[in-house]
Amino acid sequence: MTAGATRRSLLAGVAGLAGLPAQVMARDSTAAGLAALAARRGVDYGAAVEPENLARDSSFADLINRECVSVTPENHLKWNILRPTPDHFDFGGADAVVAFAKARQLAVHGHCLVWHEANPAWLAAGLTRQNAEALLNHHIGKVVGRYAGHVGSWDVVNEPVERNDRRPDGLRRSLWLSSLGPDYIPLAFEAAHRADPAARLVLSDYGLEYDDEPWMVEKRGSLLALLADWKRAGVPIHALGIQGHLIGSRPPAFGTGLQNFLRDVGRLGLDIHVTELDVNDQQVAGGQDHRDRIVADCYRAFLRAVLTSSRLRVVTTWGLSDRYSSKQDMFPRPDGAPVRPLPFDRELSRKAAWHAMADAFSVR
Ligand code: 9MR
Repeated sequence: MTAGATRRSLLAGVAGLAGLPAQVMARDSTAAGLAALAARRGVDYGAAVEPENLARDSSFADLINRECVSVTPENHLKWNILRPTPDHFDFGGADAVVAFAKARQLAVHGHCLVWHEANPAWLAAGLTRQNAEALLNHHIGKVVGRYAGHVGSWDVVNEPVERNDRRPDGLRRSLWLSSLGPDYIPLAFEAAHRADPAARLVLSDYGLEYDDEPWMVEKRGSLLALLADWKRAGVPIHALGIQGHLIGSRPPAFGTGLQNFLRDVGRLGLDIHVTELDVNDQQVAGGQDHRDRIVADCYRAFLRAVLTSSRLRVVTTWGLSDRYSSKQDMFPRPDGAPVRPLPFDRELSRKAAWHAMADAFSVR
């Protein structure tokens, strides 16, 4: 976290406790925003944002400012947007998010430096065993270097584990793996660390959340073994990111399996970040209030489970309001009703999900 974020976190914590007049606390114990509530548990709360929405929607921008201590550019640091051609970097969108954050003393989390998706066509076409290491180093050096002191943490490698790819180590067969082998991961972390030694470096993945899903339980095992190897080898990796794309239509099975996994990750000396929390309500049946309650219960159960880890440092939701959620295009509801995966509705009012998050942050 940057110094700015720390200051904001402290302020948020104070506002959430002693800073509020007693009559306000009595009238509405949830007058504080999510960041203030999360700060009581030592957690920085933030949301993924798109710069276009911050620029054209001042009510939404104000909501981000009130509820969050950090923002994550949802798409503008991905290779396909940042690097339309091999020689041209387009930093416009990412710069806008960083400027927004700086003006409000918010931290910025960078997403993401290495991913098998969202890459420009020229990368897959031109990547070879000969040029891959130099390309990776150049990209990470340039991007992390540009934002050193402004982007306090990075998803360095995103989604590197895929059991279906049937490698004994569990690593995903991707363009980077085929050109550099498993070393692409340590190389990426080392490059990021060189470019900004103060940045917190995260490896983020999905499919780690549910205790009743065998492939997820297996994936935890693969990842734990990989993380242990990298830590032993001195790779500068500081946190595991659990994305937290939850599914409203399945039971919230976030029990001892998840808690023990987080404990084991913590014992490796790694922090835990929840990097992309939301609840997919595509298959949740019933009226809107009922669906909102199911979504809320899912948030509550997941946050309670991850909060058992003393190493949980960050919770980021993948958006803040249903007004802007990639779930709408990716997982539209079959009945045509708009999706409602986030803590605020399209009118920017708190939903049951917001109150469930507040609850989870308050209970010890
Ligand atoms: O929300 C993002 C969407 O707008 C993009 O089109 C998509 C491809 O770049 O990526 C989405 O975010 C993904 C994130 O980067 C990685 N984890 C899965 C997210 C989608 O749920």
